[in-house]
This record gives sequence, structure tokens and C-alpha cells, in this order.
Amino acid sequence: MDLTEKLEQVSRLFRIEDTYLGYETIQMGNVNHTYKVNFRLADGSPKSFLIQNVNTYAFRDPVGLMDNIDKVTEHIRAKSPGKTCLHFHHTADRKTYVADGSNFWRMTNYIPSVTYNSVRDPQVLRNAGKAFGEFQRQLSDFDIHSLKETIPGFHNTRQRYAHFRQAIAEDKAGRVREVGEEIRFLLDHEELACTLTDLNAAGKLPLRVTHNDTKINNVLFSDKDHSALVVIDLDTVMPGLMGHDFGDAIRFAANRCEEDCKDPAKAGVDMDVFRAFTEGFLECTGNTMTKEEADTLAVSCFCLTAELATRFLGDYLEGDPYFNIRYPQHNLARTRCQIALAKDMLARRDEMEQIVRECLATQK
Ligand code: GN1
Ligand code: MG
Repeated sequence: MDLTEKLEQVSRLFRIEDTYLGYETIQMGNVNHTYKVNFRLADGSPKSFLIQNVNTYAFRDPVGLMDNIDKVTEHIRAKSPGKTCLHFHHTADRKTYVADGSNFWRMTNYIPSVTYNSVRDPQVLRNAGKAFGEFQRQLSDFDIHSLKETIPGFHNTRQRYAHFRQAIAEDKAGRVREVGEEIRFLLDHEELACTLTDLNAAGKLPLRVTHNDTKINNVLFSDKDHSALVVIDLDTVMPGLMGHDFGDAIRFAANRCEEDCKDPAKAGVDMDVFRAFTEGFLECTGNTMTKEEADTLAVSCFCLTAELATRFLGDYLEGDPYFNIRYPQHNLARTRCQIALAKDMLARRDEMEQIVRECLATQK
């Protein structure tokens, strides 16, 4: 069966009865595969949905993952009457997925919108910060213990480093000798990179329900007024730290180039972007944030960037089993870009601390 037929079959299992017109592949994320499936309704009008094939190498418990997502989306939906929300379709036996062989399919409503991989407009960035801040706020009364850990230790940077060391020791793809300088930088900065993880282990930071993958392209914006419509990609919603969501968002949105740019010299923090996003994020979270959390925001950007660099490089050393790659050295380009960004974050740490303080002061 080819993919067109497969996607039609999956749609039927999610009880979509309309006339199937075909599919488009959507470039979204580095882990799952996403398709927009198009239908014609009885009255002739078009209607689309998104179907994703969940990567079960990354997500070992996809059923637990869908259970998390279902609970979280319904919690948010109940709190946002009349607002655009994500909604997962159900099969006849009330499941939010169709599992066949190694494929694990799910289907959501398609929300017409725009997304950004890189944006410099401060209003859009403020709105993105608000969207992720609001996401945390909406889930502040969610029962954190009802969430499964979809990827255990996802932002446990110590554990990420342990895997990274193992990848170096095993050298499965014979690539260690190419990347001595990158390995050295990451190992030299392990202590600082593990700041959040260590503070958490010491019980100094509150656990919250966090998104954990706060790339700005996980926010859908209205194409009319650039307001944020909804936060998507809830695969990694888990108990986490405020700095995980803040740091990862800055890592992606405030970088002067795309995260896999082949020219690492272009990477660095755009401080105007940093400020605009921080303003929006703190507008929604500032009054519930503890002093310890506020103190970690600037360093969290370095932590999350270094952590992801160990993951990209570890994957490269293992022969790229985890991240989807579009060319053989893709994970290496990603690594170099993240390292260059992390270096710039080190140089600008005081400046970032200062901006966080200024933004907090206007909140209180
Ligand atoms: C992966 O697939 P995507 O784009 O949602 C990864 C994130 C990384 C990101 C880097 C489950 O996210 O942790 O930050 O790539 N997600 C998972 O682009 O590993
Ligand atoms: Mg994701």
C-alpha cells in the first residue's frame, strides 16, 4: 500500500467519511512525520486534517504519550471556551491513535495559521513568549502526577552527558576522530550545563508542567494579526522546570541563524529578540515565579543549548539513529551551530541576567 492509500485508510479509521483528495508532506519537527490530508465535504467545500506518524524509536511508550496529550489538551480546552484549540480525533473504539506494525498514527484538526522559524518582529516574539508562558499558567493546576514521563530524563542534562560519554566511548560510526574540538568544548562545560539539573536534584526549583520543546515554530500564529493561536507539539509535556521552556525557546528563537545553519559563525544571541520574548514570557509567569527560578533564566539558555549539542553530537557519533537528517553531516552542522551559540551565550550571560531583572521589575 502506498502512502496516499495508507493515509486514506488511517483517516477512515478516525471516522472521516468525506471525499479524500490526497496529502501533502509538512516539514515539521525532527522526529515525527507529518502530513496534511485534504478532503472535500458533501457541500463541496475543502477540509483538512493533520496526520502524524509518531516516531516510536524516540517515544517508547506512544500510548502513554497520547494519554498525556489527551488530558492536557482537554484541560486547556475546558479553560479556553471559544478559543482555537488542538483536538485529537478518536477511532470507533475511542482511541486517539491507530497502531499498525511499526507505525503509530494520530490525527488532529488542521488550524490555518502561519509559523516562523526565524522572526525579528518584537510583537510576534512577545506573543510567542506569552503563548508559552500562558501554556504553563493554564497547566498550573493540572495534576502533575497524572503525567507519564514520555522520555525519561528528557532534560536531565547529567543523564544526557552520560549518554554522550557512552557514545564517545563506543564510537559506533567511527566519527570520534573528526570532532575532537566539539567533544572537548562540551565536556569542559558540563558543570555549567548541568546547573538546572543539579538545582532540581537539590530540591531548589519547583516542578511544573512544562512543554519541553518550545521552539517558536511550535506556536501557531494568526495570519491576520500575528497573535498566537495555540501551542502545538505536546509530545514532551512532562513535569519539568520553568528554565527548560524559557531556555529552549531562547535557544531557538533568539539565535541569529537557523539551528542547523552550516555556517556556525552566524550563530549568536540577538538581544532584541531575547528581550521581546522575555517580556512576553514574564508577563504570564512573572508573578508565580520563585526567586530561584528567576535567577536561573539566563543560564538556562546555555544549559539547554549545550544539552542539545550533546544530543546532536551523540546522535552523529552513533550513526544518526534518532534525529531525522536531510544529508549525511546534518547532525554535525547542528552541533557546530549549537556550540557557537552556546559560546555567545556565555559571553552575554551578564547582559541576559540584566534584561531578565529589568523585565521582572516591570512585572512586579
Ligand atoms: C526534536 O522533532 P522536534 O522538532 O519537535 C526534539 C527536541 C529538540 C529538537 C531540535 C522528542 O524536536 O528535543 O530540541 O528536535 N524532540 C524530541 O530541533 O527529541
Ligand atoms: Mg517536538
